[in-house]
Amino acid sequence: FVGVIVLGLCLGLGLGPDRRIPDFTRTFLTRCKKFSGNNCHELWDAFQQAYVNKDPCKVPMEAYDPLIAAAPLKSQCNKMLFWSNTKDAPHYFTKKKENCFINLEDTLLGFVLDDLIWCGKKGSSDTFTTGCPNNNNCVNNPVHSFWKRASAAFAEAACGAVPVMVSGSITTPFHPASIFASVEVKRFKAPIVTNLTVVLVTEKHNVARCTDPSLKDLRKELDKGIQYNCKEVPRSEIEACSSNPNITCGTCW
Ligand code: N1C
Repeated sequence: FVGVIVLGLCLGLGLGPDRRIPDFTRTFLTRCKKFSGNNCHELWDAFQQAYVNKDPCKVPMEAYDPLIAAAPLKSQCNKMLFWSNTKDAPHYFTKKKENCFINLEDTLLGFVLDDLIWCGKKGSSDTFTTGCPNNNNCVNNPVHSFWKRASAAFAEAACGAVPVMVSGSITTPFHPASIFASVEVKRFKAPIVTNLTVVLVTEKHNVARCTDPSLKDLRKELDKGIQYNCKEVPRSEIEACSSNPNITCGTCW
């Protein structure tokens, strides 16, 4: 009981973790330093100006232009892995085969903001982490707009052969509302991007195949000159292949 009172007093007096730095800021800066160690305070300022003191339903993707400009991406031909609706399979794969492929979450901004929620409020200079709108309330929310803008930059940096992992467990593997369909595909340009390989990740209860009509739409939308192909690959095979040290990059599909 005495312990509880002492702990309560310490926290109350601010003797615990530094209470002057809000948790969200701390997470941003800690992750940023872990990744790159350089202009993190500058990035934090550029990040905040996108949404702070704004209606959280009126933050368009362009609000993050200064942030994206402050954290340029380097193009890595044949190494960038895209996905839609299958976050765990591609991330499992990129973690196991670190020198083969990168996801957006392996770049500075993707790494810093992965799984975080944030928003601002008109009349306040704070960042909030609860009560923020999601896509069901409004699409121009700070989190969704960030991923759209960062995904646009990531897709613009794509070059060479580009794989995308999509899910065979849903009826529309290439969904028009997805960031992959609405933002990324439109930014793949021939002849910089040469090939797009759809890796349709299948599971026991599979519903979609490479013949799915939505994938025909994807093929049609591709910039002329980009070669298209599609391969159905069971999730178990991707996992086994990811863990097999004898298999080198790109041969898992
Ligand atoms: O809408 P999606 O997938 O098609 O977006 C995925 C696509 C990938 O190729 C990534 O390059 O867009 C990029 N991307 C992310 O890297 C990312 N990390 C976390 C897009 N969104 C990302 N998120 C969050 O997941 C974000 O909140 C966004 O709205 C979802 C997208 O999930 P999805 O529909 O499975």
